Amino acid sequence: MILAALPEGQSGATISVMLLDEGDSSGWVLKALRECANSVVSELSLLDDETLCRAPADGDWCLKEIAAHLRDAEELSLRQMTAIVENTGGTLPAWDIDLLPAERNYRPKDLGDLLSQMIKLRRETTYLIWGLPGSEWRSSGDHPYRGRVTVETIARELAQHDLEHLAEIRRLKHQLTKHDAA
Ligand code: NI
Repeated sequence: MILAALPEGQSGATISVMLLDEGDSSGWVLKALRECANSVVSELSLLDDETLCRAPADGDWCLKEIAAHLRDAEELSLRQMTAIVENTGGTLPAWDIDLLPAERNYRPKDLGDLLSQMIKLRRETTYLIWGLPGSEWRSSGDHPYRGRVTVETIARELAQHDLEHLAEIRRLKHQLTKHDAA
């Protein structure tokens, strides 16, 4: 998960990371997916429910909604990757996960349940990717809005999505803690 945050080029270490990335694409994604999920759990697990449910402004997601969103993203990506690998035909499953926090009431949910569902799905995702031969890693399916997408693209975007929300979680935690101290 740190790798994607490294600045481009410059140091020898970064260059070897880039080469590793080229040669072992699914290995890099697997490592990122495992590390991000663990980081999300450790960032959130010690917070009280009041902090978890406090949104910075009306219409913003609170930390618990972000956790639920990561679970929702995992579910969708896993379904899409499974559909490609199992070659079920037709278009890939797709729905707008960004609408779900407003449609479903996530705030009364138990954070532990949300995180354990996310981790269980993430484990399924990593097993799926880990067992794939290189040819299937690059196999593709028909996304209803985006056209052909590969397992690799979906998995990379999932890791990137994790990183973005992990940064958001850290920002929001910092903001809420400052608020407490004031
Ligand atoms: Ni998102």
